Amino acid sequence: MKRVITFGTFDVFHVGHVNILERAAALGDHLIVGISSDQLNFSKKQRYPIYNQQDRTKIISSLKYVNEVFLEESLELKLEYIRKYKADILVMGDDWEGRFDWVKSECEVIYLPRTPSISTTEIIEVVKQQ
Ligand code: C2G
Repeated sequence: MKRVITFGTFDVFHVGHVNILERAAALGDHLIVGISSDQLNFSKKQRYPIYNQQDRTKIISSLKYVNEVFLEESLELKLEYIRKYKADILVMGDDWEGRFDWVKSECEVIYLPRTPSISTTEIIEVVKQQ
């Protein structure tokens, strides 16, 4: 029984998000998703997500690949979350390549290729230009 954990904001949910969750789920038997809080996003990107954390949590919880969700309050708490949720594998998109190698003492770390040509930022830009 392998437990997989992944993290993300998943704002303006799109197929790139589905693809990474589908592939993360396929690496184990139980997928846990840490959803970046609104406050964490503000501190990283100086803006709040379009969808608030309650709505993002509801969307991710409803997916068939996802078994468990929680709010990620800080990037530095990765190790604590991995321990708390007893994760065997951490999965992240390769935009985070190398960034979480420091948890390798606790679990396996796998970076998966991002889905090309789609991102929340691009969607926001396209909508703005309409
Ligand atoms: N993703 C992807 N392909 C895309 C867009 C996103 O595979 N075209 C992946 C990202 O690599 C990430 C996940 O989807 O693994 C969620 O992406 P974001 O919502 O952009 O997450 P981010 O704001 O980077 O938060 O602790 C880490 C952070 O919480 C990650």
